[in-house]
Amino acid sequence: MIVALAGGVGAARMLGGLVTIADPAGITAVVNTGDDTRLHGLHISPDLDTVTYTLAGVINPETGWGLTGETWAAMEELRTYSGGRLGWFNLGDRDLGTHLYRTTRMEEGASLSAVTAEIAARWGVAVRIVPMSDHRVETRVVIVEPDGREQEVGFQDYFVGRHHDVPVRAIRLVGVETAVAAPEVLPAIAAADGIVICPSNPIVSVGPVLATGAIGAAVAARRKRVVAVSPIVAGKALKGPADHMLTELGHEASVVGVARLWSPFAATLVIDEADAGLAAEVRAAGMRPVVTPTVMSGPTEAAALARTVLDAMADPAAAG
Ligand code: FO1
Repeated sequence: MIVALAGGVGAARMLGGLVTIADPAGITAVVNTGDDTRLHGLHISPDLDTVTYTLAGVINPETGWGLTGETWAAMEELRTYSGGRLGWFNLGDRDLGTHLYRTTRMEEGASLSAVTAEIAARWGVAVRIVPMSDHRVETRVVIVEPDGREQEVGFQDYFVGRHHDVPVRAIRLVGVETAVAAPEVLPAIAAADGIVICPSNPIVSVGPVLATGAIGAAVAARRKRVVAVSPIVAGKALKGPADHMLTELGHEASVVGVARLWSPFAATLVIDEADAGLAAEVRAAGMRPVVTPTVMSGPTEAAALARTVLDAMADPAAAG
C-alpha cells in the first residue's frame, strides 16, 4: 500500500500517474485541508475536490480545479445581486452540488473523512482519499499590502482574492495545535510499503499535512521509505506561488531549499533533469537525489514519474 501526501494540482497529477501503474485501491491520499474555506455558508475543500475530480477524470483541464463542462449561472446571479462584491471565488453550478452535499452531511454530524469517502464513491474513485484531519486547521497568510501594511488574510483571499501576487511575511495554521490526524491517516502511514510526498507547495500544501497531529513524526519514522518529488524545477514552481513564497519566508527557491525542508521526512528527493547540477547539494542537504523528467505535461509523463518514484521506494538501501 502506498500513501501519498497531497495538496492540489501537482499532487493530483502525481496521483493520476500512480493509479496507472499501481492498484488504486492500494493507494491512500492524505490531503491538505488548510485551504478549506467557509463561503456562502458552504464548507469548501479545494484540495480534496481537486484530487477527487482529477482521479475521476472530471477535473476542469483549463483551471486545474472545479469540474469540466461547468456552467456558472449561480455565480452570475450572485455577482449581479451584489454588484460584483460577491462571487470572486468561482463555484460552478455542478461544483456547488459537492459543497452543498458536504456541508449538509457535516451538519448531520458526518466527519469530513466520511463525507470525503462518500464523494469519492459517487465519482467511482477507488483511491482512499482522506483529509489530514477531521478537525479544522485553517491556513492564514500574513501579507504585505502595497502601502507596506501587514495584515493576516484567509488562504483563499490571498490565493484567489489577491491572485497570490502580494509578498508573504508569515503563515499561521489556526487549530493545528489541537487538531489530530484523521482516523485512517496514521495506520496507513505505519502500514505503507512506501510514502510519496507529492510535488505540492512545501509551505501551504505539504506543510500543514506534516504539521498536523503526529503525521510529521509518523512520516519521519518511515523516512527511508519516503520519496519526495520536488515542486520546484530550475528555481520555479510549475503552478502557484511556491517559489516566491519560499524566498519570502527565508528559504531557497530551489531543489536544495526543498531538500532542507523535507530531509527530516524523506530520504529521497526526485528532481528534474534541469536541476541535475544541484544533485550534490541535495545530497549535502541530507537527501538522496534521483534525477528524472518531473514535469507532468501529460498522462505518459505522469506515469513515467510515478514509475521512478515507486522504483526509488523499492530500493531504500540506496537511500543511505
Ligand atoms: N482558484 C482560482 O484561482 N480562482 C477561483 O475562482 C477558484 C475557485 C475554486 C473553487 C473551488 C475549488 O475547489 C477551487 C477553486 N480554486 C480557485 C482553486 C483553489 O483556490 C486552489 O485549488 C487551492 O486552494 C490551492 O491549491
